[in-house]
Amino acid sequence: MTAGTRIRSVEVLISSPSRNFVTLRITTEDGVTGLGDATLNGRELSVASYLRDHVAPLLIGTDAHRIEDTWQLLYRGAYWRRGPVTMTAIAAVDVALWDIKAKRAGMPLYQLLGGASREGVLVYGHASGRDLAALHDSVRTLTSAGFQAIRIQAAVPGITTVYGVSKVSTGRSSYEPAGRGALAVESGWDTDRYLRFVPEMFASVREEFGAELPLLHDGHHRMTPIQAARLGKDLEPYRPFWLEDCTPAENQEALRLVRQHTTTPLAIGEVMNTVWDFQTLIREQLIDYVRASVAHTGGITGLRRIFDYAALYGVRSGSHGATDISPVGMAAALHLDLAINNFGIQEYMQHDPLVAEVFHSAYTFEGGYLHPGDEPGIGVSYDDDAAARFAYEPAYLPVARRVDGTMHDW
Ligand code: CS2
Ligand code: MG
Repeated sequence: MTAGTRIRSVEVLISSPSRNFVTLRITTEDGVTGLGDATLNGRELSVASYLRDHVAPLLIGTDAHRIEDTWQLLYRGAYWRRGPVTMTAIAAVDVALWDIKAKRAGMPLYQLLGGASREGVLVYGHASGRDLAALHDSVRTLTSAGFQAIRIQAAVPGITTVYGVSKVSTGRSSYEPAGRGALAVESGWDTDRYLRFVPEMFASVREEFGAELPLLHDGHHRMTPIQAARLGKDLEPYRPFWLEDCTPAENQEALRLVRQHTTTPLAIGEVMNTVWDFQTLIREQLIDYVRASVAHTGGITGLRRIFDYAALYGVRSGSHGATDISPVGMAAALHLDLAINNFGIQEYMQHDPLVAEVFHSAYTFEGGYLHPGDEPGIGVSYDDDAAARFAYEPAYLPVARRVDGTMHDW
């Protein structure tokens, strides 16, 4: 073992600058630190306990250089496999160890992953509006800020609260789905109204902004396969960049039906955790983009395995980058995005400015592209003093009920 690379401490840090984040900090005997994102929206404390109570004791004294072996120890060694809590905990350890390794090498992480395959990482921003005029304003704000690809979501007439729609349209993505409080907020849902409205929304944005602007849309797991097939077909004239999470995709075979009916590109995966969750989707080429995040799929090691498998089938990356991915998770994703060949696009939902008080990150945005920066490691540091000002508060994602009260997928 290289002198000084034994793990001396493993700390679980919880802070809530505008929203909750769980961060893992690993320090070696010679004082090199690495950070990993362990945030699982609405279930934060279960990952914190998993790490603190069950993982940290296993890591103390082991060699921080042995990333693959540590990953296998945590995956195989738990006996209980997969699932978001386990894979988020493994991700946090994995990213922290990659951060340490890259710092010791004196290189930004992407250099250790094979070096840059492109100059920057194309991102998409979030536009939304209470009505179509407000949506257009939101798109305009993002294009003037330099965004070159935009996700569009708007309130559906007749439904009170809709996924992805900010109460105010600010351009900076102010939509934060997790609501503080001990109880999840309930929202209403009506798929028929939604299916009628979304093509109108695309038509109006295409009419206003032309044919070229890449437009994305998130269905947030709310459709049945035949409904998703219908929507995919209806959107074809507007050439969406992708339709995201059209069905709850833990039933991977369901995507066969959607695929048979539409050429609208499909993106899936933010709630998935391992390559096994994508096996049928990728092997049968039922999707075009893998939407997983570094933070929920076992880190750089786990997500790279998924992306490499996807590359064999012409499926590209489209990493999740919502506000519940901390700057640590975001930075890790950017290093991977820059390095892999089958990169597609990266979500960039900008954090509240308070987040930058706790996480100091080296990544930069210019002309629609993010770059992870060239600091050794992943390029993020954690400010303990600032973090102490923002105590954890329980916060939950909303739940959705149909008009007759039936629980629906949110
Ligand atoms: C979303 C997220 O960004 C997205 O595509 O689907 O906003 C998602 O709802 C949250 O990350 C859940 O934690
Ligand atoms: Mg989504």
